[in-house]
Amino acid sequence: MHELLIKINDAVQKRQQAELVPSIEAAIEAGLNPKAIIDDGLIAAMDVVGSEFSDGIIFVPEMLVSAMLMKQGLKLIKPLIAGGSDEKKGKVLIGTVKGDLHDIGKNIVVMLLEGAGFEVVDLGVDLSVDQVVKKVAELKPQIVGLSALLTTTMPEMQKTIAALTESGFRDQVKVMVGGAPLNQAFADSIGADGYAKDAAEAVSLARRMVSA
Ligand code: B1M
Repeated sequence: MHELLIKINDAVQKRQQAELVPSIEAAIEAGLNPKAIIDDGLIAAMDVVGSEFSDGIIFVPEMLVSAMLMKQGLKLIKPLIAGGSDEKKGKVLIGTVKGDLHDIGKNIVVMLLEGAGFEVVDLGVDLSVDQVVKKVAELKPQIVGLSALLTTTMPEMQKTIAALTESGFRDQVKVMVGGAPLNQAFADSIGADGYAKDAAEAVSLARRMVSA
């Protein structure tokens, strides 16, 4: 792996803000692929942070600092990805489900979708079923994207799909789900239209959904 990616990864893992920003700036300056900076630098570091949390080596405050650094890093990379074409490919309503505050992965999905030319309305985190239905009625998106990082909040996705059905909107939108604890079988079992394992797959899936 490129030396700068190792530095970025280390800075997130070890929570060294003073190292992170210059390393990302240097990586951008050196022309490294933004996707590699995100995947190998930032996301890979968060995986280690997650394992250290599971193993009781670090606790929530440390996890939070790493997350804040990751967000800071993503802000620097965003201008390289965002933009997209003037002609919008479709409207995506996206958010993290009720009870869940994890938004880093969802934010990366937003960044790549916008970069691919989708109009994205980000409803944030801790999103209630009623909020989703209200916003679908108001904004008429082609796609509703739901993210969950906790096994305990995954059932909210099924509740949201049920609410869309009850309110009569289900056949007007495609529902895309994602997040680390999910898989295709879960998505199928709750009646979602698609599952994406990462942000790049979310873009391909969204393209297929609007052209279907
Ligand atoms: Co939390 N947390 N956390 N956490 N956290 C996990 C998820 C956990 C696996 C850690 C662990 O135990 N190893 C664990 C969940 C266990 C479980 O459910 N079985 C956990 C826990 C337990 C908790 C708390 C309960 C801890 C506590 O308070 N005791 C608490 C819950 C708070 C709440 O939500 N109500 C909590 C809190 C936090 C922080 C606030 C400290 C922070 C979040 C900060 C933030 O997001 N603003 C945090 C973090 C950072 C993590 C880990 C370390 C990293 C998550 C992350 O950002 N990954 C995480 C461990 C891990 O995942 N390795 C962990 C990087 C991100 C880019 O990946 O989100 O998977 P990910 O997104 C990917 C794909 O999944 C996909 O694309 C993304 C980009 O490729 N994707 C989609 C995501 N959403 C998508 C939507 C799509 C399509 C694709 O379509 C719509």
